Amino acid sequence: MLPVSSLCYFLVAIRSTDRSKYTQRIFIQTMKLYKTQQGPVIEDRNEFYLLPETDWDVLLNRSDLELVLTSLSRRGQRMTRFDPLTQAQAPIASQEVWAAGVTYFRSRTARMDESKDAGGGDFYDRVYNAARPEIFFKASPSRVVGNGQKVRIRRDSKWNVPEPELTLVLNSHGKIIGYTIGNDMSSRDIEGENPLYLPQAKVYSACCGLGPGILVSDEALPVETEIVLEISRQGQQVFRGSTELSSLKRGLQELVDYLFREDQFPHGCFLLTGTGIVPPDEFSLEVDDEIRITIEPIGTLVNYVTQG
Ligand code: DO4
Ligand code: MG
Repeated sequence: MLPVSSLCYFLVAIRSTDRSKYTQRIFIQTMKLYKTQQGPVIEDRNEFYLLPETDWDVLLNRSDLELVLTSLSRRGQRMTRFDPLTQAQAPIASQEVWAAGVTYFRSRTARMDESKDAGGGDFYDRVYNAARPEIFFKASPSRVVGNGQKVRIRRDSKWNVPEPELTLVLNSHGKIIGYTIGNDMSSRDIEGENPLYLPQAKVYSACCGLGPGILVSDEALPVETEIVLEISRQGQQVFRGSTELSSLKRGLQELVDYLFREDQFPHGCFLLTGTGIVPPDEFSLEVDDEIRITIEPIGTLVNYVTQG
């Protein structure tokens, strides 16, 4: 499969007739969408346009979003400068954020290790191999921070890590309309003490980073797509790890199908797809650490750590 990042245009229609066969090419550019204080901004061939459409919830749920954005960008106001680090907000309005867990072998093993004293390890192996995936509620919009903003570690936890996750952007029909980057902040000691503490280990103020924007595409990302996590402390890198989508055990559509099985999302929702990168057990985040998560076709999500 051709990598999304290297494609400027997609061939989306090939037509034929009885009498004469012909090929019609409609090229659609790979686009990124950012939420800003001024309104939605589209990145189109390295140019940025401020769109006339202002309601984020309505925009994400427009059918044929790619085509809608192409026509809107023609009417948009071209921006001379746009910096996703300082100008992009979290790409969320009324959407809920959900997350899948134990979708990579590395996560299964880390969870088993951290919960072995609590006798919970077996659950993680079972869910890794079960037909039904682990899916949990991660955040309401008010708990989400965007690019360049601060994620929190809990004051009642001593072992905290970021979880860098490919994140699906789903419209109200459960269609994948794009991709963003998610940071599923997690307290490993709280979850490890008892699996029933999962909501406290995962859901609290500023527990989730999303951004910088949305890569608008319903094309599958190549399995070679890399996810890279870098953590720096006082200017020095203290951790670097990477994984690729080929290590994700579940299909993306499989996760979406389970999420939408008996639930409705009138504004659409975000679905983090699990982590395949776990820092060594002796590592825990500290205040002011910088967390960088890069997924090449989407961009880099940067968050700083705070507490209290
Ligand atoms: O069961 C714990 C959640 C695991 C998780 O968040 C992940 O694997 O990404
Ligand atoms: Mg996770």
